[in-house]
Amino acid sequence: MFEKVLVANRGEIAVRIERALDELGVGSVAVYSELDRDAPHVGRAGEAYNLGDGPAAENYLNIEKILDVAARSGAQAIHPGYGFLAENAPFAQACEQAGVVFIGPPASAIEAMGSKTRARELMQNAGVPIVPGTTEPVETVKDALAIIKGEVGFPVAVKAAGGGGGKGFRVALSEDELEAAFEGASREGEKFFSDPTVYLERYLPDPRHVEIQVLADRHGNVIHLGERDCSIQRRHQKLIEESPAPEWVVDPQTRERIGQIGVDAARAVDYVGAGTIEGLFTEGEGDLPEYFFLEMNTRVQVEHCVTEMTTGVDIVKEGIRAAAGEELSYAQADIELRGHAIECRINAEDASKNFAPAPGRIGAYCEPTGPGVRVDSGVQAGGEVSPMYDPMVAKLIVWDADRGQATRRMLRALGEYEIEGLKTLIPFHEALLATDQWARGETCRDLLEDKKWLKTLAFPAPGDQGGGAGSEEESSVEQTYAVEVSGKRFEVRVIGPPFTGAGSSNGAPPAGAAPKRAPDRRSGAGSSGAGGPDTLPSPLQGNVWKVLVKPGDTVEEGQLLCIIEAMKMENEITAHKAGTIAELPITEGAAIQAGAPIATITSPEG
Ligand code: MV4
Repeated sequence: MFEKVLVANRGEIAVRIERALDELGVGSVAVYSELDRDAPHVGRAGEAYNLGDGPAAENYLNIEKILDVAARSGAQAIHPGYGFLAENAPFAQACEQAGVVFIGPPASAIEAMGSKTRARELMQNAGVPIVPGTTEPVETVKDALAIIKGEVGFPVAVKAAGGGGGKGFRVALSEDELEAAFEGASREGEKFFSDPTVYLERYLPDPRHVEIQVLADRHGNVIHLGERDCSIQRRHQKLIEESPAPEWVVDPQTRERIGQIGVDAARAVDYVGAGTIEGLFTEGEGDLPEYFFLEMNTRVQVEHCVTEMTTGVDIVKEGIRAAAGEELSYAQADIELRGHAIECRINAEDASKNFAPAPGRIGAYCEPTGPGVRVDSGVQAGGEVSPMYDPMVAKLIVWDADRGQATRRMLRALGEYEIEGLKTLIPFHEALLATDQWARGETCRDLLEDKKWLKTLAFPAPGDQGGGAGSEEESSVEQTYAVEVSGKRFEVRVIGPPFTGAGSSNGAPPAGAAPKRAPDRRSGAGSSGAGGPDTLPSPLQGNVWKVLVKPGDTVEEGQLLCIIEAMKMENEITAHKAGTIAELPITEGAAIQAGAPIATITSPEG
């Protein structure tokens, strides 16, 4: 085993890896950007090195700096986590050249799975079912049409070869939509992956996203840990994951069949470590459900925890052991699934505003606990959730004997979760898990796009509506007090200016009784100082992906203005107020800084 490992990541996954290293008796080396100086992943590591004060996220992508820290600290291996340098074949290679072990698969496996057309070809040759379509790039719309008429048929999915996770994914229901879909997918591929190559797949109506967790070592052992169902996603961002899939979706025989598909896929690329085969699951035409390979994620995934809960296997530790040359601790026969686990991603986002990013400073912070509850987080009380990074600040995972009980346990835990000062997806999860659709195990696609339903998830409105320029700046807070009337305890909600008296902390408050700061309507406005109340500052740094309005347009509050791409995520920016677009200093394709003006909207009343 290694003596010391560098963790080339931040947030909850860096903490998760450090915990595994602690348990293995391995020293941990953290790296951090200036902005993360006080972050939990830095404080709890054995050693920590500052990567400098360059653009925050870029520091974690700086191969040279990270290899330099590995050399200085004497780390023998580097764990990339997910995002950043995970799935970066040149980085895996650079590690090897520097004599440092990359904790993950060989660069050749990353590369093979990185090109979706090459992956499809490899999988087809390995006997892994792929979605019917092409394994060769399709050069022109004309070629595409010929192929569609010949074998694939409409509706068709046009996907970017360099893509994955939904980037560069377009659908054409019929011939007249093909050109736009083809060009859209190609353009997106070029923009994100510098590769305009596209391929075709038959478009499957309302499939489930079912993925297989695999583990492999350098001794030829490959096992699977069953499936995860990640069908609850919006704009290709997963929001809720569960393991196993609902029992009426995947039965034990199907699990064995699709598990073997995962093992075959991993073997075909000589995989090492923890990996995931993503696939589409449909009812199919015959008597058996159909399962198709979509792509392989050559890293540990965000949602690995639900599998850890149902199998008892520590996926991160197994990955580190495999990289150190040890054999897996389990054979396939040792793997047994027990009960049901659900994960909710706790993102700093406002679901009622199209999941707009809502970074900010956390006030009081208290994680749920109790039976069957696990929280993997990278934040703490007083911490800042920066617009520069991924909005996922924590994951709440629960386990219980079956899906119904796990759902109720999740609702209980969500109710206990206290995150002051930050808008998160907690109300969204509470609402979604209470629906019949969830209970029936549906993909909830319509619900996740239902503007009316999302609106009901709005956070309590503060006093300042952002309208009048002269309105009170002091924000209003919602506070719950315990009162006794004739010896009976009641909770009363008081909404008004914050009460600063020491009496507010009258012992341990019950769940939900802590003061909840009314959210700031214009996130980012407070700190940036950019513009007056008419001007909407960008809540994050990124690239302007699409602009949906033009100067002079009349907009409603909440109307979509533009989409900013950051960290491979599309963030929808909506109007902070109703009025006319007076200024719109943004351009499609251009970079935008956090705090820079997006639009100036003047109200009709002037
Ligand atoms: C598809 C599809 C239908 N047909 N491919 C790709 C990335 C992943 N985020 C979702 N992807 C899809 N690929 C073909 N050929 C439908 C989806 C899809 C989806 C799949 C399962 C569960 C939820 C989904 C939400 C949007 C799109």
